[in-house]
Amino acid sequence: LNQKGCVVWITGLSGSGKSTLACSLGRELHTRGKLSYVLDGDNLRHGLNKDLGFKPEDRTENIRRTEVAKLFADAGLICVASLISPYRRDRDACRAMLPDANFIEVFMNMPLQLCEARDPKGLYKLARSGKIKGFTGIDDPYEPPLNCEIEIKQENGVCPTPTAMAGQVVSYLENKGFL
Ligand code: GGZ
Repeated sequence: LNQKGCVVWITGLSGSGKSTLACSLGRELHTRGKLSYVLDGDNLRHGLNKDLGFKPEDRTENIRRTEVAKLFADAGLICVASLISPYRRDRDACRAMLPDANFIEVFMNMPLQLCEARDPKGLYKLARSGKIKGFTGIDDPYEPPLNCEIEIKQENGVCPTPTAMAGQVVSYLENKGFL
């Protein structure tokens, strides 16, 4: 396998576009003949992590188990991990498991207002009405990265398309010799 492994770690609020980017990026990497694997928080919570809820210690354990991403990277894959991962120290603990150049933190820097307006699963509505407690951005904190490698944000009030977001990550991977 002639491929350098790495972890592309996508963090951001619910509804910020993490899974959309992960999916688009996974497809692009596949098209380029690169071995990759997408670990999506919401999917992992249906299987490997189905014993975990959203208490702070459960979220921390959820992120800790995503050490699996490091194992994929060790095997030479480009592993795309998309989880809210709201706590900075948990993300930094994942970063610390890899050589620094091999952990690429992507921050979905979308305003809460936008994520809440999208509300694809109606969860913000439930959180606002108190039917879900401890929802990230509403009554549980989100700590934005201080030193991310890639920031995805709106330009002139317009969100980048999934293809454009994936393109931003692909360019970075090309520049750093992962592609
Ligand atoms: C945040 C929650 C919560 C609470 C359910 N807080 O956007 P979604 O709906 O489809 O994906 C979110 C998913 C979050 O799982 P993660 O594993 O990424 O979270 S973390 O990294 O914080 O462990 C969201 C849904 O679960 N969801 N309740 N209280 N998101």
